[in-house]
Amino acid sequence: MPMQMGFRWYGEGNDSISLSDIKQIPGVTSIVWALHHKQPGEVWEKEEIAEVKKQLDEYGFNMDVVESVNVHDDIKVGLPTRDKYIENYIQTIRNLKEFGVKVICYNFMPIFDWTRTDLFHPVGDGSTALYYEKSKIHDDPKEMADYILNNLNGMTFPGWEPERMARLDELFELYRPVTKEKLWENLKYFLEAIMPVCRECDIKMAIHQDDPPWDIFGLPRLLVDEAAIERFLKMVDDPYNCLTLCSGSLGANPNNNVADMVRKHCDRIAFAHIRNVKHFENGDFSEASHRDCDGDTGIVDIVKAYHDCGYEGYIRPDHGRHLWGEKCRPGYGLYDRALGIMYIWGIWDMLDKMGK
Ligand code: DNO
Repeated sequence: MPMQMGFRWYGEGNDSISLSDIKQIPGVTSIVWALHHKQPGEVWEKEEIAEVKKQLDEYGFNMDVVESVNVHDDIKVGLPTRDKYIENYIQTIRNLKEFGVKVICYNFMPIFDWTRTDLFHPVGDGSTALYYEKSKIHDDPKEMADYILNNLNGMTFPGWEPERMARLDELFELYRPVTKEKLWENLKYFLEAIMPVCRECDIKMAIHQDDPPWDIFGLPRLLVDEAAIERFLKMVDDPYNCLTLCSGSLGANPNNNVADMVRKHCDRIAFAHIRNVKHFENGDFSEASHRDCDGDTGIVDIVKAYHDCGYEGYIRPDHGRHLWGEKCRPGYGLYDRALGIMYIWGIWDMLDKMGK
C-alpha cells in the first residue's frame, strides 16, 4: 500500500472548494476535515460527525484524518479545570471512533497557531503566498491578530477564533506563569490521560509542530527541532503518541533537516504535511511552490525518505500559493495544492517504477 493522499477541506458552506473539485485531483482518498464551528474544549457530537460522513460518502472519500481537534487553553496552561476538558476530549475521541477515524492532528501551541505577517505576499510571478517578516513579530500581537482576522477573505481559520482573539490580554495573562518546562509537563499530563482511550479506540494522536519553530511574543513553543521531537516521543513512548510531521513548519528553520527526521521517526509519523519554504538572509521566509528548487526545504529528499521507509500513513500537500486570481482561504486554494499533489505523486510513482 502506498501513502494515502489527503486534501484539507473546511466543510460545506465554509470552503470555496467543493468535494466535486477535490474528486478530480488524482489519487486523493482522504478528506482531512474538522467540525470548524466547535470551540476548543467542546464535545463533538455523533450527529454532527454523521453529517460530514454523509457528505464524504457521496464522493467515496474516507474521513480517517481529523485536523484538528483543538486543545483547550486550560489544558495547555495546566489549570484545575483541565480535567473537565480532557474528559470532553476523551468523549470526542470515542465519538470519532464510531466513524472509523484513525488519526487526530492537533497542536500544543500557546494562544496562536501558525503565524504569518503577510497572507498575500507577491511571489514575483503574479501569484501570492504566505510570508513571515521577522521584524514585525516583536511588535503588538493584537495588531497581528487583527491583521489576520481582517484578511481571511471573510472565512474563519482554526486557531484564530475571533472569540479567543478578543480575549488576547486575558490569554497572555493566563500563560504568563507557563514556562517551557511547565508546558512540557502539561502536554505530558494531557497525553498520559488520553493514551489508554486512544489505544482502545485505535486512534493515533499526531502532534503538529510549532509554526514558526521558535518562541514568539514571549510565548514558549515546544516542537521546534529534532531534539524536541525526540524528547516528545520518549516522554510518552506509546505507538499512539505520534507526529504530524510538517515539513513547512520545521523547514522555516534552515537548521532542521526534515528528511533526516522522516528516516529517524518514520514509524511514529501518522500524518505528513508537505510544504516548501524559501529563506531570506535576514530571517524572513516565504512559502513556495512544492517544486524542490523553488524553496529550501528539500521536497524531493523528503518524499524519497517517506518512500524509502515504506510509509503507508496519510499525507497532504500543506499550504499552496494563491494562483490565477483565486479567492480562497489564505494558503488553502485549490490550484497550487492540486499541483503540489501531482508533484508528490510524480516523485513517488517514479521511485516505485525504479523499484527504489
Ligand atoms: C496550518 C496548519 C495548522 C494545523 C494545526 C494543527 O495551516 O497546518 O494550522 O492544522 O496546527 O492543530
